[in-house]
Amino acid sequence: MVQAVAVLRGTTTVSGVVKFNQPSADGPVHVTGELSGLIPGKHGFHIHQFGDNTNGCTSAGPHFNPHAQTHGAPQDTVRHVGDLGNVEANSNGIVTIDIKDSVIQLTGPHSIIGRTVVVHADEDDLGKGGHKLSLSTGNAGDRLACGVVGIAE
Ligand SMILES: [Cu+2]
Ligand SMILES: [Zn+2]
Repeated sequence: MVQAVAVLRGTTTVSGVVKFNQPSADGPVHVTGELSGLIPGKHGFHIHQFGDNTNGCTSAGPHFNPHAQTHGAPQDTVRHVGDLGNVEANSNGIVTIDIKDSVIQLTGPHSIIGRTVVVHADEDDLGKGGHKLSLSTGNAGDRLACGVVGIAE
């Protein structure tokens, strides 16, 4: 069992904690946690390539994409490894995260340890919006908060 955690912060009021645990090697990773300070509605939620916060969330680079695929939905075969889709904030701006994903891993070549979780200002169109950014970022807009994924106790 590997467990990891990311503490998200940004330049706005958005913050939160995201936890990852993978009960069995090669099995799905369970992503849980809570974010606050968001505008109600859907927000893109991804693992970005770098664990670098030198220049805020920008330094995290593009979506974690070791297979040079195009952007997609979590359930798509063609997706970035880091594509976790959207999270949805309630009327109080709170997101409760409960995602199971079989593509991200906590060990091996798909490991997200040392990379960055980002929550965006806008909805991720899951590659289907027809915007010039749809196939790279889902046109999810600004990076509101981010945090590096580290090994947890
Ligand atoms: Cu992102
Ligand atoms: Zn992506």
